[in-house]
Amino acid sequence: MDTVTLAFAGNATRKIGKIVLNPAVDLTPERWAKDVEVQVSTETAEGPYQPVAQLTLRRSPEPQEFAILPVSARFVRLMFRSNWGSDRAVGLGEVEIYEAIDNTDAMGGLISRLESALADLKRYRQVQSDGGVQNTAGAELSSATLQTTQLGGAPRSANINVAAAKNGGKVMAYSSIFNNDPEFSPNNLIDGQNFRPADGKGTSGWASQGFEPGKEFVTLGFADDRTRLVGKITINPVSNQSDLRWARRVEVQTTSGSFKDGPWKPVASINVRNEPVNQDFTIRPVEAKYVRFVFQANGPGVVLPNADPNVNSDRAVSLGEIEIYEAVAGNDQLEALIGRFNGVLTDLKTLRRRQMTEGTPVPSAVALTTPRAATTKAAASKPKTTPQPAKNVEAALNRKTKRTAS
Ligand SMILES: [Ca+2]
Repeated sequence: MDTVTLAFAGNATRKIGKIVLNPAVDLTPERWAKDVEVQVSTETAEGPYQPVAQLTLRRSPEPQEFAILPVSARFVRLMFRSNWGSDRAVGLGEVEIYEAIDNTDAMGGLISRLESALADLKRYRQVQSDGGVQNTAGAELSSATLQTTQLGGAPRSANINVAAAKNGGKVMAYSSIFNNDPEFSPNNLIDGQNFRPADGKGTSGWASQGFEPGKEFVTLGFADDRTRLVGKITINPVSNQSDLRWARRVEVQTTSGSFKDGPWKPVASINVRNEPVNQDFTIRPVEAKYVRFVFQANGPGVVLPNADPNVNSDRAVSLGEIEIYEAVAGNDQLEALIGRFNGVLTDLKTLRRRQMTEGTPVPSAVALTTPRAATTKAAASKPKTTPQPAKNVEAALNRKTKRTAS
């Protein structure tokens, strides 16, 4: 496995807290480093080494920042575990290593907590902009998925039913209506009511005129024809029709184009139980301007000789309600981040109060950014008049490259 070993000026031991890697190198991106293990040794360049972080780089030509738990290091060895698919080489553009901010003083501790919370917020934003992740166990983890996992949650859905008529949802198109009877209008699919067989109350649901798999459909849209990130669909098959006609298998398709012509992209095939209850289906989050439901089977799945097993009734396919929810990253993740920022804020106020009573200067909000500036190369090279909380110890000196057999 390929490695690179770095050391600092005078072979000094430093407490390191942040590593910035830029994978961009003048090779095809397949050769750019992806998974990198960071190891440290406080003894010799030959080790012994102790792994301190496993970093996964994005395939993106920019500096990528990784806060690590502060650790003492005389030598830092990067072990390149994978690239983006080439067996020819692994490449890396730039390495920066920064000292850990001294956590022993109160302000330094707060700064490091803020930095860590901000790093999580950035990962959160990355997950959002990557367009969501799959909730399937055993699926290969993309780096975005990994980041979500690290933030402690699977994809969630928002709690507003964006298909509901009361929220601006609308029926854009449908294949047919049973006997052309308004009692079975597709608008009943988004009216927030279901037929109650016990007392005959509630609306009757939608029913088609005849049923042949793949022919009957309903297309829904959202308020102002907005595009939504669909993450969950809820279906209740109950209707004022024989349960032989209730929808059993539904293909969900989406488009960002036209509700008439698509193009349609299949996103899920949903199997609905023949029970008059709401049934939730979490899907891989997908952008959709319109969602088309194409009905592929009805009834409870009665198998009749010489009959299409998907068709328990050829008179109609029917159902009571369709709900659509947007995917969002877990609210608890946001809550946790808000909690951390609140914690830092409380401590900042305490610190300020204490400093006011002690008569020392009150740090302004701007002061928080000063140590950050000090982490730039320019600041680090200035003569030190005051102790610098952090400085670049990028291995400009004593850089050593080493290749070991893989
Ligand atoms: Ca309904």
